[in-house]
Amino acid sequence: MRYAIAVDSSSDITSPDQLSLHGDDIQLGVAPLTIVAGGREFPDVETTDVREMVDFLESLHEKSSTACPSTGEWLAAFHDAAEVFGIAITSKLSGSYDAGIIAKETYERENPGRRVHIVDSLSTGPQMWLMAEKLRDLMREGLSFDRIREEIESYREKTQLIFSLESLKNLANNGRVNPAVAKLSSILGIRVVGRATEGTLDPFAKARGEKKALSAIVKEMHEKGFVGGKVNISHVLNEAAALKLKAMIEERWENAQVRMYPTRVLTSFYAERGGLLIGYEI
Ligand code: X90
Repeated sequence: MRYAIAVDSSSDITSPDQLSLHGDDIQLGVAPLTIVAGGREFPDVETTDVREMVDFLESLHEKSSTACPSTGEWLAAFHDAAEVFGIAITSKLSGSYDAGIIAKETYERENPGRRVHIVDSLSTGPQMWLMAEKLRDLMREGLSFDRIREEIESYREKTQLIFSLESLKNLANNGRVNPAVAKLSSILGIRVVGRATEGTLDPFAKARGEKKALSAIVKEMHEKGFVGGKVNISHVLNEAAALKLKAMIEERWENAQVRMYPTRVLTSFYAERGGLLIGYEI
């Protein structure tokens, strides 16, 4: 087989159906991250019940942590493809990218002639999903390895991520955000709205209530130059807010193509109940 798309599970991609990979000569591989909490492990795979996990996490009074995929898990995600493209969660917050790079070196050494490129998404969740779809489209065109590498690196610059979080507790407990920023979200009803900038969290608004948070998201999209195009909204058990946001975006930009879906394990852990992640094209 010629191509494989390998993603880590922070992309919320768990199955080839999500990328509509039917009858394509493209394999999908997912390298799972894992949550370790209260003596249990929650691997980020399709069979893990996210709602049960979120309930369990909220009942715990101790810190829980996460682990990135191993090099072996990345290698498994490459399948046996001649040309592999991987997308990893931002290397500023996780070891996933580094594990992917070691897997690339191993794979290329053990399989002379095969090539792997791992993209540091500098982001996560729905922005990674957009990038995976872009890879699919480039592969369907049958482009060369070098062309796809160039195109996907430039597409990363044309996509953005916004988050709206009701709690930053797990991010702060695991040292992924400045505790002062996490404190902003400790007041009930306050959402911290921000963007991914250079691979880290960049909060830009403290919104009181859902309506203000959704308005801040739409305003940010406009200011960043969104003029219509793809938007992916993922939500942590918060379909109602995702639906409202989808309607607001579709009302303002009639050529927006908005998709919404629930977050999986890793993003549910860090974005926490109520959280929204928005990936969009500019
Ligand atoms: O390696 C590991 O254990 C995983 C660590 C992941 C840490 C960050 C996850 C963030 C998930 C939260 C809001 C969006 C942040 C965007 C920053 C670039 C989602």
